[in-house]
Amino acid sequence: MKKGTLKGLAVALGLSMVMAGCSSGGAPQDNQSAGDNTGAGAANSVGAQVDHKIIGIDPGAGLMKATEKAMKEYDLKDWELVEGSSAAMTAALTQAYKDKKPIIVTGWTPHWMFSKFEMKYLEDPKGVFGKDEQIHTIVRKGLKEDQPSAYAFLDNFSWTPEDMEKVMLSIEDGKKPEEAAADWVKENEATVNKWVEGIQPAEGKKLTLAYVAWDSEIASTNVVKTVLEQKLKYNVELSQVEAGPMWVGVSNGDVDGMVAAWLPTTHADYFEKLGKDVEDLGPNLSGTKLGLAVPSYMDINSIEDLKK
Ligand code: PBE
Repeated sequence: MKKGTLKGLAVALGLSMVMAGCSSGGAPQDNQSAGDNTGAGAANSVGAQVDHKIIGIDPGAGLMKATEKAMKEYDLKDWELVEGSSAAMTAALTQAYKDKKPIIVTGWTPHWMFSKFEMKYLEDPKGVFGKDEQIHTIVRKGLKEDQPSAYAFLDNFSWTPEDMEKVMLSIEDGKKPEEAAADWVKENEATVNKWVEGIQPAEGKKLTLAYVAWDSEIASTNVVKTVLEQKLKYNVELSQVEAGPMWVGVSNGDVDGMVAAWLPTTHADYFEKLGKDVEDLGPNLSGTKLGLAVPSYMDINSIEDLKK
């Protein structure tokens, strides 16, 4: 997204939501149509095998912007980044994996795909996808005064990639997000009690959290909701939106907060525009990664191999 005013941002975001709606079917690759491709490379190149498609997620994701940048920097002119959603991407991956077919997806850690499947990140010698970063908790200005209990807990909330993956995995294995979150909270009583130690319950006050339907954030947001409701007696409403509106919602106070800000790199553009209008409570998780991921059975190791 280019630099611009807040209004410009909102317009651009509206547009990307329409685009997301149009292409949300995902696009599993098709070996048969490889011959149609006008791209460079031998008939049996990786590009030909996957029809020169990288299976992406929602266009508001920082991962999509990073992938577009990578396609430029590695000169992948004939390639297409397929927009869709987190769910459409994992559906395409699951199908390809089952059929042992080649596929390239936009991937990130923490994610269940790395425990459920044998996957590898493609090397990124140019460092386009950046280094490890953190997931931050961001709240609206004034929350500290209005909802001190929620604020204190959100400030304390922090867990590990392993914790998050556990919740993600049980959702992938069929549990409802609320159920998976409640089970995790039950099994991690000591950790959870530390988050809420000494905080006064709020007795039914309403709180709204925004999130994007990324598998990682479905997990974290549901755990936070569960703790707020079970331990602090809040009445929590979750608002599922695109990445841009999530940031805008916290900045204009429509929502109270979110635990889904990937910083300093992935959401840098959102933070640059809206960071001054929110309160950053710092990292709730460290040790993330972004990149292009493929099943380990694919004979390819680096993004540079995609040019062949
Ligand atoms: N993700 C998951 C998000 C942040 C959380 C990596 C898909 C993104 O790219 O914006």
